[in-house]
Amino acid sequence: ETPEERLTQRIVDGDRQGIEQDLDEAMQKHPPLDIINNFLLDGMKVVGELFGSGKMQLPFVLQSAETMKTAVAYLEPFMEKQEGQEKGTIVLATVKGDVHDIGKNLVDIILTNNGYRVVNLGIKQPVTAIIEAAQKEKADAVGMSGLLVKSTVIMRENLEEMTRLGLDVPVFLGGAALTRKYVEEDCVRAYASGRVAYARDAFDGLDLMARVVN
Ligand code: B1M
Repeated sequence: ETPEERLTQRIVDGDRQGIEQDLDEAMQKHPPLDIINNFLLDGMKVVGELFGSGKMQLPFVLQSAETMKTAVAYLEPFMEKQEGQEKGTIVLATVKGDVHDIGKNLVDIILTNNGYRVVNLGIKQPVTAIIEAAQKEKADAVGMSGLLVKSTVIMRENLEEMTRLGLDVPVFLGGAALTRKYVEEDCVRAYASGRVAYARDAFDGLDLMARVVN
């Protein structure tokens, strides 16, 4: 077994004891972000499939998520960082009713490492909190994340509320239950400024942010 295979298996098994050693070994061959995107997220994909088909119970999914978080936290200091002035501010949140935050936190890490200021509000954020933060922080963009199907509806409702309050800050939407079509049709229609974009992954989020501030 290679360290790469062991890392994938550790996510599936929720086995974080001694994971640092495997991460160190893997880092001799791959940059930290590649380790996350390839081997760790591969494991999470398996977890999602097992859970979705009823072959894995929730407490074990939680162990996998914790293992993922431990690994990402260990790798984070080894990532390349862009120094210098902050290029712009984004307010990030997982929407109301949704606790999934691994994807959102990856977006945070990647944007932060690329010189943006990220105000990460956390999980289960009502739209009022998101709007307040966007105004207070003078955000250049707002990023909403959510993995549940019902979160896709909440995102659209949030945009309607933002329209009612006259906001026109660009909004990025991400999360596994979204589709590009839903974002570009239903969500764009819900937001008067029309400035809504779909982010398939964290790098998409980075591209969108770069387009907004430059
Ligand atoms: Co939950 N869960 N979960 N879960 N969970 C899913 C989402 C699910 C698809 C699993 C399944 O059934 N196959 C399913 C949703 C089904 C649906 O809505 N139709 C589900 C369910 C049902 C639930 C509960 C309801 C289970 C229950 O209680 N019975 C419950 C919900 C609680 C709640 O939110 N109120 C629940 C709970 C949990 C845990 C707490 C155990 C744990 C989360 C821990 C945590 O996040 N702290 C968990 C996990 C781990 C998952 C799966 C297995 C993995 C999610 C993950 O972290 N993926 C997930 C299965 C799946 O997604 N297929 C599942 C890795 C992560 C990096 O990917 O977040 O998609 P992701 O982020 C990607 C992109 O989407 C994008 O970039 C990231 C990197 O590429 N992205 C953005 C995301 N946000 C972005 C924002 C951006 C830009 C890009 O800019 C703003």
